[in-house]
Amino acid sequence: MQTTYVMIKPDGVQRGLIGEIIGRFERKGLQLVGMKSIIPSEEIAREHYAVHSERPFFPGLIKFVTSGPVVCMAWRGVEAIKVARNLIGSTNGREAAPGTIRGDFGMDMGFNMIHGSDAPETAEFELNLWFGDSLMEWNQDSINWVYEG
Ligand code: IDP
Ligand code: MG
Repeated sequence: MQTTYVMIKPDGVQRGLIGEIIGRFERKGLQLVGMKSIIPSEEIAREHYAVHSERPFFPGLIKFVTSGPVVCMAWRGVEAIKVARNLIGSTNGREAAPGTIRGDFGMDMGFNMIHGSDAPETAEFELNLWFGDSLMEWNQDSINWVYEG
């Protein structure tokens, strides 16, 4: 099992897409092990996007992601990182495949509604950054009907 960090960004919240987006992860068969909504501080936003700190779009990205509430989530499942990235779609909404979140609802590169960890190391870093050790350990009975065995 893997756990991945997923975050609905301020544009997704502003556009009223929280339920629509969460529902896709839930229906897929992933297990929710962390969720909260906060307005991110500049400090946490800068840490989260540190890998992009030299890029020209970085200042705008930080301003955007700290502009209002985000929904922070931790989703668990077999190959959860890849599964979540597939549900999310490619970065630019105009090019993302229909059926993906960005492909269905997005028209922009910066305003693409959602973040998902891209590798095990980034997932670990991001889960620790946003949730610390507060993830929930619980048994979801329906898992027996999600994986054959
Ligand atoms: P990802 O979210 O698909 O993993 P990354 O390349 O890791 O995409 O970029 C992180 C975020 O930075 C993107 O989701 C997007 O919001 C923003 N971003 C990336 N490239 C650009 C750009 O060229 N212009 C504006 N924003 C960008
Ligand atoms: Mg990325």
